[in-house]
Amino acid sequence: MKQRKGAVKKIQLVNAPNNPGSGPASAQGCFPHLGLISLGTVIRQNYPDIELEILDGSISHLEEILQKLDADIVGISVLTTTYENGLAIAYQAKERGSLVLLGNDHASRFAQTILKYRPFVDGIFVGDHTEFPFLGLIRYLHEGKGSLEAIPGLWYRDRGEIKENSVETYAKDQLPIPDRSLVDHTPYINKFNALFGNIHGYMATNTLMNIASGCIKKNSRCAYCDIYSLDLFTVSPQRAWKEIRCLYEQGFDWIWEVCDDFATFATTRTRDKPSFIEQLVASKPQEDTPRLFVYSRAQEINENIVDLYKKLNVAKVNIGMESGDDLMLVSLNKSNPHGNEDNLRAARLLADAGIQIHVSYVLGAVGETEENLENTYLLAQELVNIGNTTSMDPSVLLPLPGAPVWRLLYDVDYARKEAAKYNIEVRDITQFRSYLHTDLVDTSGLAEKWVDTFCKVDYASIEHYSKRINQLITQVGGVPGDFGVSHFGNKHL
Ligand code: B12
Repeated sequence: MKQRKGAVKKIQLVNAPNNPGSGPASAQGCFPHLGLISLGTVIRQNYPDIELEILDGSISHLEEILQKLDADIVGISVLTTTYENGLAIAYQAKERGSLVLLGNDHASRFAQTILKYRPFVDGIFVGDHTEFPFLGLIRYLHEGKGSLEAIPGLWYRDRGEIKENSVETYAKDQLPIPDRSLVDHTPYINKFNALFGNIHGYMATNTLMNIASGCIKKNSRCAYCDIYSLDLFTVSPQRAWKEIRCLYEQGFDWIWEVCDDFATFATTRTRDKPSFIEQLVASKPQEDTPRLFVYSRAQEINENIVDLYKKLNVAKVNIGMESGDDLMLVSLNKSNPHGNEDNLRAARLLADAGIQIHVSYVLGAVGETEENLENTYLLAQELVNIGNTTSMDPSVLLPLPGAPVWRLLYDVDYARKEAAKYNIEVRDITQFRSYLHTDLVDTSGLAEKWVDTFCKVDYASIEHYSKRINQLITQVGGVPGDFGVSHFGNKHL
């Protein structure tokens, strides 16, 4: 990466659009990319003279983004279900002479392979603490300060060798409040209210934040969970309210806190100090505060947490219920002490408190049968009867690197042992070999082979139940969704 002293005039941060054929999540296009906003805020504060542009593929088509590429540095956010398009953007940006950098979960998981096989990618920022390292690279390129090897989490090629700088985490309190004005929120707010206004029963001015992250199940992940880091962290309650108040003063009255399991921070106490959420409630300002949308695991929802959520003005909870079948909940390692009863109890407790829910499902766990799928459909039906569900994201299980199920694709003894628990006989797993050493995963092809090998139903049945579950929520004016698996089809590659 050659220095460009004083020559970095423009930086573009790009969120890659979903791969062709990849179905949208229910909230697709309703929220900007907070990670890129956070990166942009740090750049803008330190280099106000460098032009900065954020392009978001969740609201703009690939063609549009490709035409707009003209910066000295192009940073691209890639997920496994957006990577194919991410590569097309990287290729085009390099053709235009830009320095090309990647980040986010897929780049972090496949960094080695990407740098080996994709010469048009110059570097990758690994992990979830990239704002200050990214700034360090601009300092190096634009001012000739520091060195590449001193930039934490940066992986790059140096004379044909791949350099892997170790990640350094930092307290997110050190970061400036992400500047939401870096992105025009109008298209997101319009789509949000168009999709959710009726089922919510109110119009909102929405955005997202990240005052905590991680999950209490970090050492015993759910079978399909590949989220890059589940380490627990929070900003201070004071910092949290400072950001929430700042957003409210900017007119935002509905905020999605994207922490993977907010309820973890209701019960996690260090020494005998109140939990983070108890401290948040205790330090809540007198004046009105925006509605909040938070993630929680079903089995954590109890009277105490519902009471805390009411006090924090939580209007909706995002619950990964995943299955309505007790055996499949075990197969997915959801750790529900009372199986599907925990799902129903959570929905009823929140409904009684006037709190709505979004529910996601994972269909295709090891051992999945027609009867198991029917129990998940019956759960969805019961949730519609309870009446506080606004949207659903049923999706096929997509094994991803970093998720516990990935081991079943390359360790045949482990695969046979796990499958035998559900009376599934696994003769062979060589059909997965082509997925193990590539950075470009044919997600639909992989999902189909997974179901054929580890389930007692075929892929068509999974798709059939996904459709039936989405019909259920659509019939009551709710919003359907998907995880986004798709076949290859991008003509730009
Ligand atoms: C909020 C969110 C959304 C929102 C907002 C959009 C967005 N792209 O962020 C919406 C609802 C729109 C969304 C949509 C989708 N999502 Co989503 N989403 C999340 C969620 C819950 C939080 C992300 C977040 O805001 N984190 C907080 C911010 C501050 O961090 P960050 O975004 O991770 O960015 C940091 C680093 O990753 C890094 N970084 C990120 N990008 C870049 C780029 C560069 C150049 C650099 C240097 C660094 C960098 O720096 C940032 C700050 O340090 C994550 C779960 C999670 N824990 O990550 C799932 C997640 C990322 N989503 C996921 C998926 C699959 C999708 C969809 C494909 C679903 C679908 N079918 O449509 C779409 C993709 C849309 C798109 N094209 O982006 C998966 C990705 C799995 C994978 N391995 O690919 C996740 C992990 C959820 C899961 N359960 O698995 N999503």
